[in-house]
Parts: sequence; structure tokens; C-alpha cells
Amino acid sequence: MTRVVVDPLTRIEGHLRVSTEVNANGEITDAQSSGMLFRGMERILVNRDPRDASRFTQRVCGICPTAQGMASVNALDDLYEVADQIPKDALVTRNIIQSINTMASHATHIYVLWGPDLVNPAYRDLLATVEGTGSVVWKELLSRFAPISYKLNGESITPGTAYINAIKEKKNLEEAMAVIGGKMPHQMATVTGGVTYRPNLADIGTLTGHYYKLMDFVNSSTLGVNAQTWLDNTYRASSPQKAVNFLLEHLQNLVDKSLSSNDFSFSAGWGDLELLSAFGSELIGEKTLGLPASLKIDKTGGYAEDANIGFLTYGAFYDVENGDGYDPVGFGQSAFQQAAFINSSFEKKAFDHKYVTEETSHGFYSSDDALHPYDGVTEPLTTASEITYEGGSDSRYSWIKAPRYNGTPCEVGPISRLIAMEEPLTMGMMQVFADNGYSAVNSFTRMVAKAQELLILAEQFLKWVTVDLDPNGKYFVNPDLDNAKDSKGIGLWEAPRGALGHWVKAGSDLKITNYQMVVPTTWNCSPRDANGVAGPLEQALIGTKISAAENALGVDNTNPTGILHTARSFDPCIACAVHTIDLTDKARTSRTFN
Ligand code: NFE
Ligand code: MG
Repeated sequence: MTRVVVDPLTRIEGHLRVSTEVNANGEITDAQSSGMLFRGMERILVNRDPRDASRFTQRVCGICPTAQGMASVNALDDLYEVADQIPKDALVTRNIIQSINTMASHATHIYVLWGPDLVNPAYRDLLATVEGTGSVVWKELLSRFAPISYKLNGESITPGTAYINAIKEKKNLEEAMAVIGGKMPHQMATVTGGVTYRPNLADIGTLTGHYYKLMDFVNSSTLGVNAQTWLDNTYRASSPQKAVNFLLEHLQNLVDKSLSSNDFSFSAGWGDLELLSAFGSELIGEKTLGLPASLKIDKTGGYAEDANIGFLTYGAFYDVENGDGYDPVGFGQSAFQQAAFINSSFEKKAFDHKYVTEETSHGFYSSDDALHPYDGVTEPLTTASEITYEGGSDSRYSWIKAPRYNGTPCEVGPISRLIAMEEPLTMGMMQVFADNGYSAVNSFTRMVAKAQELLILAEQFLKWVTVDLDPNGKYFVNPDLDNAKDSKGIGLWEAPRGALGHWVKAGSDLKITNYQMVVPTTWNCSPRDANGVAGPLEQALIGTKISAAENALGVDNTNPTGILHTARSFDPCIACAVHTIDLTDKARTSRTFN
């Protein structure tokens, strides 16, 4: 048994430590996910004017500030009892703001944070074992996903086109955010009661222009199928099987064409689904690139068959067809992306926030009861000797609390949302894996759901901007601030990375007495709970091979691609730092990964 620790795990937001036990076959048999920083934002808010929350909470994070601000204004709309009056045009504007943030976050994650995993030296070595196409595919991967210019065997490789294009695309989307929100991060338009900026006709034109720029990014890369056709045949397919068939036929054509011309230089973007396919699954890989079995790469990040796991979404984007107002507690049921709890057999149940709890029996906090967020407590341990990450799964080992839904750890994010929507391509791809004896949810299907969601949201964004937005509409109602007296409010929303809830309570002086945020990465990177049940990332790691290329190259504990791919497929947000790995858990041996 070898202990393999990646700390900090890079190309994510924040400081995450993953500690694993690996057996002689290279299989991960135990895992702990540790959040390494305490921010104390919840405590900072106590005794402040509740309206400060929607400004302060945007400072939680640089990539999902918009979502924090949105969850917060939802909680404040409830606290000040104005949720049922928020004008439709304000709801449309909030939807537009959030969709921009989610699309930018997804493009960044796919190509800048996750994509470079595909140029790990393990894949070069693996591809070198493939005659013919191997070296062509490796060069193609480099030209798309390499984050920097560097020399390879004396040859200069320029930075990846997909990587660079995604950074440019993020700029495009952040400029779109500035049209309404003034700036990014920390857009300034959303307040309780509505929004403070009334978009004008010129803004609608400008936002439409940003949409077409986004479509250039997408369409330049769909290899002959534009986004509309893609969605017609997948998102709007009459069955999951039809969606998968479309994908596979499309990919096969491309591959045949590429193999016959020995030219793999598809432009970057959606065509990369094809490469993701080849690297995500032997099933899809054989069917598409026609690569030999030696190139099989283990799927990473799936769940055990009897896993104690659920999939959760609070629902996102107000239903603007309903006119003014929304129901803060049940709004997810009428949202564009619906609220749901999905169990491990993929049965969909109605979501009820009363089942949400957090506990800290394995976290560095002094209150261990499982508490509903209205009653949540954030009391950090302050004695240095109590804060150690090396005690194993029975100890306290993380700053992340353990959220549970009716006692069940839940994965949140694009895949949970798309399962709740019964999105055909996602459901179809999951079925392909399940039919072949694999976990339906895994690193690959997580990425497919994310890419698909970006396109779905782009289409929705255009509708909100060009059909729903009314420059002559109403954008704000004045909240009665006295309504906060001894009151409480709930803000349910979906951040790019998944279900995001804010809960606020105020006292007789109209000041905050408790503010609790349960964020997506709290769910996904949760430590164990009092029953010893591991969090989603921990469960996804256990059973995954430490080196994804293990089939062809053997076990390599010094390049734990299995840990990296799995963790990054969850898109964790905990600020990026140096890449280090500790193989002994005692002497910290530093190694650099891309
Ligand atoms: Ni900091 Fe976030 C998102 C939220 S954390 S990125 O998306 O909420 O999981
Ligand atoms: Mg919290």
C-alpha cells in the first residue's frame, strides 16, 4: 500500500489536498479530500446590514462571484419579502447575468483548467505505443491544449489553440457582463428588489454581438455542424439513443476523414468532444478514432455500484414566462433548470430544502451536529495542533463542512442539472457507460454535460436578450427594510459548479444574526460525515486507477493522472498555487505537473 498525496492540487480554484492509499495494482483504495483554507466569510457578515451580503459574498470567489451575488439577492428578496414582486424584466436581466458567468466558467474549465490534462506526459508515452496515428494525435493534443510554448524533442510547440481561444472567449463574455453589470468580477447590477441597471436597445445589440462572437468560438469548431443543428439532434433529440447515435456518426465521419488524410487539425472547440471521447472511454474511442485497444484509458471518477450517493440541483434561472415574482422556496420547480434530488438509481424526487444539513465531525470546527443552514454554526478550531491533515479518514481533516441531503452525500454541477432536465445527450452517454458495466456518472460524462450545458445556455441567453428583455419594462421594486426584523430568508440558485444556497437570519435591530452559505464545492469535496460516509470526490476516487494510462504503461504513482483527472472533472473551487506531490506523506517531494 502506497500513500499518494497531491497537495495542493492545481488548475482548480483554491487549495485542495487529496490524500490516497494505492494498492499494488494501482487502484485507489482510500481517499480524503481536504479543503486547506478557512475564509470566515459567514462570520464577517454577522452584525452587518443584510444588504451588504450581496456585495460581500461576491468576494468569495473570482470565478463564480456572480452566482454568490445571485444566491444572496435571492435570500434577501425572501428576507425583505419582495420575491413575489420582483419585476419580470429584472428576473430576465438576472438570468442573462448568470448565464454569462456560467458560460465563461465552463469555457475556462473545459479548455484552460481541464484540457491541459490531455497533454500530460503519460499520454505522450501512451500514444508513442500506437503505430501510425499516435504521434499525430499527440501533436494535435499539444497544439490544442498545451498551456505554454515549449520545446519537444527540439521542436517548438506553440500554445494550444483551444486553450488560447477559450481565454479570448472568456474576455468576450466578461465584456458582455460589463454591459449590464459594469464590471467582472463583482458585477454591480443585482440588488434585492431587482436590478439597478436598465438595459437599453443599444445594449441588446451589443449583447447580441457578444452572442455571435461566442458562436464563432463554438461553430468554428463543430466540424461542419453548427450549434443549432447540434442542439436539434442532441438536446432536442426524441430519445437519448438518437442523441448518442448522432454524436457517434458525426464523430465517425470526422475520424474517417482525418484518418484518410492523416490530418487531425480540426479547429478547436466542440470537435474536441471527439478527442475527449477517445480519451474518456474505450467504447467511444474504438468506435471513433479507431485506436487500438492498447490505447484504452481507464475511465476515472465513477462511483461504485452500491454507492451511497445522490445528485442534487436547486434549479436555476427564473421562469420568466410566469411574469413578475418567484417563489423563493419552490422556485426551482418552475425554473428553466429544475430542482431535483436524484438517487443513485437515477430516480428523480422533488427537492425540499428542509433536508439540507451540514455537519463537521471530520472538519476543523467545534460544532458537530448535523444542522439545517438556518441554524448552521461556523466555529473554527483555532489550536494549531488540532489542525492536521494527516490523521486519515477517522480524524478531522478538512475546512470543508459535510453537507448532506436527507443524510446522503450529493454530487452537484452540470451533470446533476442535465439529469434533472433529462437532457438526451447526457442521458444517452450515461446509458452507454451503464450498459457496458461502468458508472454512468464519471469524469467523461461530467465533461460532456458541461460542454452540452454551455450550448444550451448560449441559446437561452439569446432568447432572454432578444425576445424577453424590454428596455421599457420595470426593473426594481423598493423593499421595505423593516421586513427583515426577526426574519429569515433563503436563496437557492445554481452556480456554474452546482447547487448554491445562502440562508440569512436577521434580528430585531435589522442586522444579520446568522449567514450560512453551502456552496457547490462543499457538496462535491465534502469530507466524511459522522456515519463515515465519504463525500462525492472521495467516493469517485476510490476504485479509480492512480495512473489513467495504466493499461499500457503500468502503475505510475509519481504521475497520478487518476487523481488529477477525477478531481478536476468536478471543477473544484477551493486559488491556484504551486504543483506539488508528496509520495511519502512525510518528506514533501515536489514535482511539477502541467
Ligand atoms: Ni468559486 Fe463556486 C461555483 C460557487 S464554488 S467557483 O460555481 O458557488 O463551488
Ligand atoms: Mg458554509
